[in-house]
Order: sequence, then C-alpha cells, then structure tokens
Amino acid sequence: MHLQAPKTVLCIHDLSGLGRCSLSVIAPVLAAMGCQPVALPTAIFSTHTGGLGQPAVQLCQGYGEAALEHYRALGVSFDCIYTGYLASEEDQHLAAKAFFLWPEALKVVDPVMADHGRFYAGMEDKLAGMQALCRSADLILPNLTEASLLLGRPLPEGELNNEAALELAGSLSSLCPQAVVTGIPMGRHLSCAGAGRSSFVVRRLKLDRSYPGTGDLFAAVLTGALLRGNALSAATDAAAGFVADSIAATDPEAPTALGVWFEPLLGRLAPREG
Ligand code: PXL
Repeated sequence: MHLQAPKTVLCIHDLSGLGRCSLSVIAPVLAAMGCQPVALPTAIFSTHTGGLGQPAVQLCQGYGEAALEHYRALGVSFDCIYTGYLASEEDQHLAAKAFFLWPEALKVVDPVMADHGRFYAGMEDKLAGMQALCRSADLILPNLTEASLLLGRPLPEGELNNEAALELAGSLSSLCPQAVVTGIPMGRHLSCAGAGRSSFVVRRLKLDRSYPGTGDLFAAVLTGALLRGNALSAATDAAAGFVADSIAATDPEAPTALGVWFEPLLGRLAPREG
C-alpha cells in the first residue's frame, strides 16, 4: 500500500474558545480535509471580539518565536503556512519570520482586520503591517472591506458588477500574485472574485444572516482544497459552498454571535477513497 503523508499546515492565528472562529474552526476543518494542522496560537481569547462582551485575553508573547525555533530544530517542513488574526505587530513579524524560515511553503494570508466597512476592535493600527505581510504571501484572502483598506480605496458603495469585482481582485496583484476577495454584493448574490493565474467570480445566493468566523471557515476550506491539488477557482467554489451549507444548517433562532453549526458537516470535507 502506498501511504501519502498528510500535508502539514502551520496555522498562525489566535485561539478563541467560544464563538466558532480562528483556530477553533481552522484546526478541525483542516484535519477533516486530511491535513495535519500545526496550531500556533498568537493569543488566547475566551471568545471572539464580535458581540460576546469583553473577552478574557492571554497574549502568548515570546511563545511563537520559541515554537518556530523548536520546529526548525526538529527539521519540520511545512507544506503551507496560513496566517489569520494577528493582534499585534509582533504577531505580524512572527508570521513574516515563519515565511522566511520555510520559503518552500505555500504562504496564505487571511488579512483579518475588518468587515462591513469597519475595523475589528483593536485592529485600527495594523494596516501597514498587514500590507507588508501580504507582499510576502503567495495568496491573500481579504473580504471586501479588507481589500479596500489594503488598496487604500474607499469601500465601494452598493452592488458591484462582474467587471468591477474582477478589477478589484486584479488590483491586489500590486501586493500579492493571487487574491480572492470575499463578501462582494452582486444583486441576489454574495460573491467572491479571484485573480492570479486566472480570474473568476463565484456567486452564491445572499442569505439574510451573517455570522462571525465564516471568513475563517472559508479560508480553511479553501486552503485544504488547494492543498488537495484543486485550482484556486475550484477551491473557492468548495469553500463558498461549505460556508453556505453551514449557515443553512444553523438554527436561525440561535444567537448569531455563536457562529455557524459547521461541526455536523465536517464529514463532507473528508477525502474520498481512491
Ligand atoms: O474571525 C476573525 C476573528 C478571529 N479572532 C478574533 C476575532 C475575530 C473577529 O472578530 O475577534 C479574536
């Protein structure tokens, strides 16, 4: 029997306990997809910062550097380094250092900073550092607000057409060779626009509910799908589909701040035999 080693993904994010975001979502998704997630928490939060009160926070200062040193001494090689919520400049430097230490890894940056036209609490001064990190990535996954901030443009008002969405994603090539912009309003759809080796738009019917953590869910599925050898457009389609299915599987009466009920659907992500 020919056994293939699972792809190893260094995940540099915070660990939020309640609320289904960051490593609480990313690690199970990547594991379900047949990858080995190596979680490197930059900080521990009792909850995310989006509507569950003031979280208890434990910063992991110094831990990340020591962890990278240890992995390097062990001779670990990562197939992918995937970064997300980085709450301090030190965390941004840590991510850049990991990129430097493992230049062969696929470098995916989800520039988690803002949504719906506003910075997340405490992220107002992280833009320049995030732009610098995006410049050293292979792929970035901003939402519409983050893409606008990264480009120094105002948030587009109202709906975008295909051309405008593709132009926006294409403009990010000034920062990074490949980009997927999420959360683009297009009539009855909420779309993703991708640019890089090819350009594409992926549309999904707009739902009337929005949840924290769905960006992490999207980025984790997309990363897992890419590592399986899918094209970026196919990986984007898979990720958008899984997020839509997870929202549909969530009781609309449940508090949105607790995130989407993705756990019962994880089996759908498992690699198929053969
Ligand atoms: O899902 C992004 C995210 C990650 N981590 C923390 C957050 C958020 C978004 O609000 O607050 C702590």
